[in-house]
Amino acid sequence: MFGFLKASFQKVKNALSKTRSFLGLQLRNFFKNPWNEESLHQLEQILYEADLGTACSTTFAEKIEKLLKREPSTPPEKILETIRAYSMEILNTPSKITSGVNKEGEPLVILIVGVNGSGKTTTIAKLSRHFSEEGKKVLVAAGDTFRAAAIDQLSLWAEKLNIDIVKSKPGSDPSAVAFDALTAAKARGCDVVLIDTAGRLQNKTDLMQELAKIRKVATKVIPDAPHETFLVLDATTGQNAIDQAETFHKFTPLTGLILTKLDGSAKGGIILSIYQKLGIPIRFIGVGEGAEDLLPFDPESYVLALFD
Ligand SMILES: Nc1nc2c(ncn2[C@@H]2O[C@H](COP(=O)(O)OP(=O)(O)OP(=O)(O)O)[C@@H](O)[C@H]2O)c(=O)[nH]1
Ligand SMILES: [Mg+2]
Repeated sequence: MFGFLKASFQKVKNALSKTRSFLGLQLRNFFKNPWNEESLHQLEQILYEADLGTACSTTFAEKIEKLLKREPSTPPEKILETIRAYSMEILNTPSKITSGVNKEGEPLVILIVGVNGSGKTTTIAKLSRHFSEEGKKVLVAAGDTFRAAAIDQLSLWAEKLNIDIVKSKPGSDPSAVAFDALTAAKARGCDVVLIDTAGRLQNKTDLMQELAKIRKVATKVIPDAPHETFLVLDATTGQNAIDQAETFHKFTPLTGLILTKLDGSAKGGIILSIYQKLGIPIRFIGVGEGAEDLLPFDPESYVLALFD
């Protein structure tokens, strides 16, 4: 158990290494010289560059300013502690959003949505592995019927991970695939159904409405499905991720977010900024392309990995 925790903390640390060294270097520079209005402003800029967003960066800078005005010779470690504590305060603020719960004997249905290329299909593979490891019987639905390649991609993962898949011909109605998948999952006694969907830009209203149809059809098989709707966000898109989340949430109420590609060039601060702005819980983070590169989001490891 503790071995697992240690291994996953190491993965978060590795994924956030770029942002951590950027912040570390800049903060050390800030600590080296006596502080003034100008250097505080620079500090705010540094936080902004780490993708903490305007509101978060300003609040952090204000808190540090207050602390320094009260105790001008505050040691760097204490300032860092303030940054960590405030980050935890943001991430530990309870969310107003609650997930649905599946009834006894019915599968938990998770709808996966997001813009093109954000990592939906790969995340479905990772989630399948995650639930399979918990001993759950998983079924995936190839609801991205837009491209044949999308169906093939999910089929390959299903084969590799040895999980059930329900699919249809390219061009068929994604709601029909969802209907068939839920029916099959109920009949086969599955514990979890993961529904893949085609990538859609948040400004394409007709495509956004298609999600509402998938949801409606799902309720014909399982009245309270989907129990979870996860928006997959590419962490490297920066502040645009907030706009995506806001628009998706309007069309299809989200119960959680999954931030992918944190291992890439992403600035890890985006997580703080998103949660402070939207209050939608971050459920998992993607830290690589493999099926094992998904971690349940843990605020404490994240904050420790970011501000070391
Ligand atoms: N480095 C890294 N790459 C990732 C991660 N998640 C997904 N990818 C890669 O991102 C690319 C797109 O992933 P997909 O899962 O196909 O994305 P999608 O959202 O299903 O894309 P569409 O179906 O085309 O909208 C692939 O090359 C994945 O391997 C991650 O956490 N880290
Ligand atoms: Mg896909």
